[in-house]
Amino acid sequence: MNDYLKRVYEDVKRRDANEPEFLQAVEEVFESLSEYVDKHPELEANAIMERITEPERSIEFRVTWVDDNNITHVNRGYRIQFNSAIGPYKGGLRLHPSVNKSIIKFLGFEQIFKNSLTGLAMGGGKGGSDFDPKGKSDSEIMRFCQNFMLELNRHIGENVDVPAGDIGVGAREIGYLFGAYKKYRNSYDAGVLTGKGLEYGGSLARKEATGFGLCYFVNKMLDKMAKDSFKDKKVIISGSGNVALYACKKVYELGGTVLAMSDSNGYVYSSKGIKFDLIRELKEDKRARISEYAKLDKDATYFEGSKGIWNNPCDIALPCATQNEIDLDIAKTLVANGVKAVGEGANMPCTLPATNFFIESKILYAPAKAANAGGVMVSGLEMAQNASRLAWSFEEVDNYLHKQMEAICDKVFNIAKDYDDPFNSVKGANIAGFEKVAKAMIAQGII
Ligand code: NDP
Ligand code: 2IT
Repeated sequence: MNDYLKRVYEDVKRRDANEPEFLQAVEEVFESLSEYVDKHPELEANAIMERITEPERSIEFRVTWVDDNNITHVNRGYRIQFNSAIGPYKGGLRLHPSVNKSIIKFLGFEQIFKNSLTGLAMGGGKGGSDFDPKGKSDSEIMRFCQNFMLELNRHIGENVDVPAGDIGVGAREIGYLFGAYKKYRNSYDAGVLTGKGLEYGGSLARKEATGFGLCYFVNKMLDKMAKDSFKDKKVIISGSGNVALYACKKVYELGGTVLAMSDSNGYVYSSKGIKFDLIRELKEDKRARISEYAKLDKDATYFEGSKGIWNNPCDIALPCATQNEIDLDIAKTLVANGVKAVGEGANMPCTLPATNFFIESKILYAPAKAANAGGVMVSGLEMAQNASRLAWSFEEVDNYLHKQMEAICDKVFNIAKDYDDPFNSVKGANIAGFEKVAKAMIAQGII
């Protein structure tokens, strides 16, 4: 890090000392911007690094809801509106007991650069709550979402801030949130949320977009850097939620085999390959635990504990569950076992030492803010469809996604090459994402 970046980073560290995930995300971005910042003195003159690490607005609120037994519960809600230089705040909502301000801030910070990489006009934001959706009835989920939106509705809008899904938030939750927003505001603002159902303004291929986009990126990376592809590759995917499931589907379409998938309790392994239709039905329709899969597929075995999944050799690793699931030890195991490529479907699934180890080992590495940008990219297309009151076909959306994910991959690795660091996709992604936002901030003045 150069002196300016170091000074700002020390300041952020002092001010946000109790936000380890946020600091981790900032450190990664700052480390890769050093040479770029050296060449651009206007960044320091405009205090860009100081400004980009401080959210424009940070909202914390009480969410009160009543469970099916008439017991009242209190959760904490968040919406961090991080940066609006290139468009309205945009980013998902996460419902998970681990949610705190540090996690929402790291996600919001990453979202600034990811959204910039999509090429669409979206700023960065993120929100959520420490509410635990596991084991809750439909009506409990609905009442929570309504009470969450009771506060959130006054802070969002089609041209202000557009939330979507993330961990624990899928089409069901977006439906309840949209219904509540409409009621409170008495306005059908279709584009105020994305990931909606197809009957009321959702986009075809949004559900598939993050997982499909991840595979389009990784396939392009394999082709560009190693004249290779998913064909005949053994793939391991962590998680079995929205991102993991549709990554699994696309891996098969591209000729690979998915050997293992997980949830937070454990993982299933089958040398014949995890069956997509079976696992999709189990996880998406039945909301069952992954252990149930082994009861339905005689070739599969269930193992308790989710981290063990990475001890199994594979050609391609796609972490699609949560942050910091791959540490340096796991990274070393993966490399020792011959992994060729790592593609991040989850946000920040690798710790910084793990990331650096992959890059130093010349493993093809697809960093989250580029590789999982397909979800928010199609959210941007959903907003465009809502604004024009039109609905595009699955093929139109999927073709756009495919082409643009490949374009992002090209951009990221071309920049890495320009900086004489051809495997450093983290540098490529951070510089590419940052440049546009910084220029927009400078153009709009000190504000
Ligand atoms: P889902 O809620 O659909 O699925 C999450 C999956 O990850 C589940 O299998 C869950 O297991 C597992 N998981 C969650 N938290 C943990 C944890 N603390 N430890 C171990 N496993 C965990 O979420 P998504 O698929 O939407 O999101 C997955 C990742 O992808 C997240 O990092 C998210 O930020 C990122 N992402 C999502 C996008 C989207 O469009 N949805 C876009 C870009 C990134 P269990 O059921 O046991 O909790
Ligand atoms: O991390 C992410 O990019 C998401 N959860 C999707 C955000 C969005 O607005 O579609």
